[in-house]
Amino acid sequence: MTLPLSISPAVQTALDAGQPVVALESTIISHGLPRPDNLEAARGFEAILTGMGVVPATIAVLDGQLKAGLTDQELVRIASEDIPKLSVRDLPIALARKGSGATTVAATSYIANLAGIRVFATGGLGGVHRGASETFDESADLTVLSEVPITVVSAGVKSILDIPATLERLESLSVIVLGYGTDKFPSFWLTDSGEQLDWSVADASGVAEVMASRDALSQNAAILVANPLPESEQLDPAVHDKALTEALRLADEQGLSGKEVTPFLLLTIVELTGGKSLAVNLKIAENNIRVAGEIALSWASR
Ligand code: PSU
Ligand code: MN
Repeated sequence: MTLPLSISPAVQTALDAGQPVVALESTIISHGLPRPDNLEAARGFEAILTGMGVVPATIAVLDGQLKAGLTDQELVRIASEDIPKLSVRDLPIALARKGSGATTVAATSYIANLAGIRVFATGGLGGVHRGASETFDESADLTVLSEVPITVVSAGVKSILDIPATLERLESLSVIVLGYGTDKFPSFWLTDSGEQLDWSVADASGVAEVMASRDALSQNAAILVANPLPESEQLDPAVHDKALTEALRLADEQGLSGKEVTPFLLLTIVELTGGKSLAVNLKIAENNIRVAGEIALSWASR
């Protein structure tokens, strides 16, 4: 079987010419944001990149094809069809069944790398869940990033996770973590998780330099660029703490496990904050996309 990788003409042309391309994930659209805001968001994410002169490559699986770069009609499908959430281990099954699905950070990174895309923007990475020492719930995002040489821009990881444990695992897995203009790891809705980072870079060219030296060393692990929202735009910490406690309690009460946990917590927190977390969520994704765009521009100009 040949690999059913379908790269859109715009993305392929840019890659061939060494022009900047940024991959975007689809699980944030299908499972991470409520309808109908998700479609508007998906279009807005692409428009930010286009406005910067960067080609967006939203990634998904459609009818048995790995897609890098979607048409508007395909974005509509991701936003409105009830499709499964696909991590890397689900890809062979989706292809064998000629099925469709949205890709997590893990699966998006994997497909982007197959397509030759070097930079990827998401909202928040998956990680080690609270209570993981009992449940073993750790996102495959972490292990996959240890094997895929991509640069992913994320506002750290969400406070629904065990942040210190996630940072420990990133260290064990040799994933490079760079604070973007900060030496504090962000916790998605909040600017600062309180966790100290070893390394930071001031700007996009600082990231591109680390990408080049990582390549020269033939390392296979990803670079995680931790990009916080400015403090003036973060979610009110009191609102955040209250919603988080309640969402974790509800997930526990409902006995959720596996791939349902993350989407449940995200959507419950949107409800509990009366949509405040959603507005911040969108700002975070947009902020990460802009930084990824700058990194891709800097990389393409080397
Ligand atoms: N974090 C977010 N928004 C998301 C996700 C994570 O802030 O939508 C999604 C991403 O697609 C991520 C996935 O890869 O959840 C992780 O899921 P799990 O914890 O089941 O591995
Ligand atoms: Mn999980």
